[in-house]
Amino acid sequence: MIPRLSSSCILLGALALLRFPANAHAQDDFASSCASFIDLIQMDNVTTYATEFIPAGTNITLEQAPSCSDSPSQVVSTDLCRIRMNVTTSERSEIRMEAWFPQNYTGRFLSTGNGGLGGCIQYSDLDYTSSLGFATVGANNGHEGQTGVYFLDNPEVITDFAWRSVHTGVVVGKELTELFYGAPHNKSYYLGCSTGGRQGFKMVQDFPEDFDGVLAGAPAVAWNDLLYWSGSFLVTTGTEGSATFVPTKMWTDIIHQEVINQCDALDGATDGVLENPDLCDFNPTPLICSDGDTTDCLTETQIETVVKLLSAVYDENGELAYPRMQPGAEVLAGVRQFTGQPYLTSTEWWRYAIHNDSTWDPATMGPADRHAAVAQNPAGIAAFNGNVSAFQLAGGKVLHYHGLMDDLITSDNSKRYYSLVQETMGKESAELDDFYRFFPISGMSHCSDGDGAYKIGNLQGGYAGASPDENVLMALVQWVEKGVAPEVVRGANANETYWRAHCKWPKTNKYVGPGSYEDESAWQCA
Ligand SMILES: *[C@@H]1O[C@H](CO)[C@@H](O)[C@H](O)[C@H]1NC(C)=O
Ligand SMILES: *[C@@H]1O[C@H](CO)[C@@H](O)[C@H](O)[C@H]1NC(C)=O
Ligand SMILES: *[C@@H]1O[C@H](CO)[C@@H](O)[C@H](O)[C@H]1NC(C)=O
Ligand SMILES: *[C@@H]1O[C@H](CO)[C@@H](O)[C@H](O)[C@H]1NC(C)=O
Ligand SMILES: *[C@@H]1O[C@H](CO)[C@@H](O)[C@H](O)[C@H]1NC(C)=O
Ligand SMILES: *[C@@H]1O[C@H](CO)[C@@H](O)[C@H](O)[C@H]1NC(C)=O
Ligand SMILES: *[C@@H]1O[C@H](CO)[C@@H](O)[C@H](O)[C@H]1NC(C)=O
Ligand SMILES: *[C@@H]1O[C@H](CO)[C@@H](O)[C@H](O)[C@H]1NC(C)=O
Ligand SMILES: [Ca+2]
Repeated sequence: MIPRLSSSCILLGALALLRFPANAHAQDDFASSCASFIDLIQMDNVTTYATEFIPAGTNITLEQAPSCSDSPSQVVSTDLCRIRMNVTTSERSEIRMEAWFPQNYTGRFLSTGNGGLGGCIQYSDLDYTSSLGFATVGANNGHEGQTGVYFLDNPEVITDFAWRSVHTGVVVGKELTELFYGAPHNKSYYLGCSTGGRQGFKMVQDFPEDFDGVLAGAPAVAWNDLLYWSGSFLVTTGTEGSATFVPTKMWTDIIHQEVINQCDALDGATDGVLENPDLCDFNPTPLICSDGDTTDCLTETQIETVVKLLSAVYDENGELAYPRMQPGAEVLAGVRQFTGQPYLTSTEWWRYAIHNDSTWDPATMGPADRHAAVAQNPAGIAAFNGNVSAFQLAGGKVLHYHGLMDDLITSDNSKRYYSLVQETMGKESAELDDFYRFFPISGMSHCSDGDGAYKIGNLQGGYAGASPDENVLMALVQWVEKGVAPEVVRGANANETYWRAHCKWPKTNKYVGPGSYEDESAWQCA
């Protein structure tokens, strides 16, 4: 998409933007350049409906669909130009997109990603990265809200969801950056987690030129298998009250405690956090009710449920379909996954993208449903391609992280993807280090929160400082721009009372003492 400048006067205006003068009028100049920017934007397929200067501290009301109601407003952290537009992606699809261009621009372009079913602009990410000086874009992933209904009979919308929304945002966003600041961006970045992590890897696999650096967290790669895994929990638990059902309180209070009893110390420190869940071979049989005992214990039937929910899923040929829930996450999975309720994302995916049947019953999920999804793999949604050599060749860097107490997407699947890349490219992990590094994050739940040192700077809620040794995004920038690659990713706990250095996979953290477990130097990557 080549922007067409409508007159030479406007062109001169654009060049003046090159150097917003550093004087008392700088903000006024920036604000008026922003207001008039709408007249400059003339790109095919792009309908711009507002360019507004937003001063730092403004609380803006968001026009998200009701199912994005977790974010009805956003406080803007830095002076910026907010550009709102729609971009046509086909005859039957479009994306809603925003660009947040900070006055404190660093020459870096960044695209954000999405979450879940994807139809929500991640405003907190737009705010977070624009406040760090990135010219930032974000889009609604081709549909409005956390619903799959727009997928029905419209493969174009699925294509936007699978990859085209992000890629289109990058193409449009880079042009807008150049037009607004008067020079092309220097380096291009991506930040996303969950569905956003999947989008990041999709770009690494299929659009190796889009980004110089990709920060991809808890990626929902192997999408169809992931949703088969989470969609099958209901079949295993039955509904609440069934003999097979295990009450939430058992997960949070009893089963999790038993996992901790059996496995916490395997990393050397009894701190309630598992550094290496791979060492944990959890055995729930101590929890079987003894004669006459019925409280805080499990029946044989419930034990079977627990074992099944925490085990990997295989297909009928014995091939791994999806790895196990890593031990440690059961405390959250009991609340969000093993609830005896249908899992919305799975239900919507099979109803509207796979079976085209809005009445499909999630309680019937079985191997045939998985086959249908894997065979269709609409628009290449799975993003489970291990050949990322084109990205390496283009000079890109990918920094991958995954919380070790993630209950929505098991971190074992990230390890599986890392191995797939090794096998596909025939490389030892030392050979991947040059462009692909993976950091499991102990004590991190799904993208954020958790019992450990989860604040790595991957998003606003995980911010504990902006220097590369306390912020994973700035560590990626340092890798791309200075060639200094991260050996560890440091994180702070919720209250920022301690830090821990998370090891680069396949190394894992081991407590060696002599200080407290809160002492970073008492740990070693082995
Ligand atoms: C922003 O405005 C919304 C109402 O639109 C309000 O609910 C929210 O508390 C405000 N946020 C802050 C930080 O003031
Ligand atoms: C811009 O950056 C400078 C220097 O880092 C900082 O002092 C200032 O507060 C920033 N301004 C805004 C609006 O973020
Ligand atoms: C932009 O797209 C959204 C979502 O499809 C739609 O609701 C809105 O009316 C569009 N706005 C314009 C100005 O076309
Ligand atoms: C605009 O969108 C149409 C599809 O609706 C596409 O065929 C065309 O290539 C797009 N134009 C540009 C410049 O991207
Ligand atoms: C982009 O890089 C060039 C060359 O290194 C540098 O001169 C320029 O200041 C950078 N632009 C910004 C906005 O940082
Ligand atoms: C559902 O519709 C899509 C087109 O939107 C088509 O590719 C797919 O084969 C359909 N699936 C079934 C089970 O009919
Ligand atoms: C990986 O992809 C590159 C093109 O990007 C291709 O040349 C190469 O043959 C592929 N390697 C494998 C093992 O498929
Ligand atoms: C952490 O902070 C929360 C409030 O933000 C507080 O309730 C909690 O007790 C604190 N925990 C520790 C270990 O200090
Ligand atoms: Ca431990």
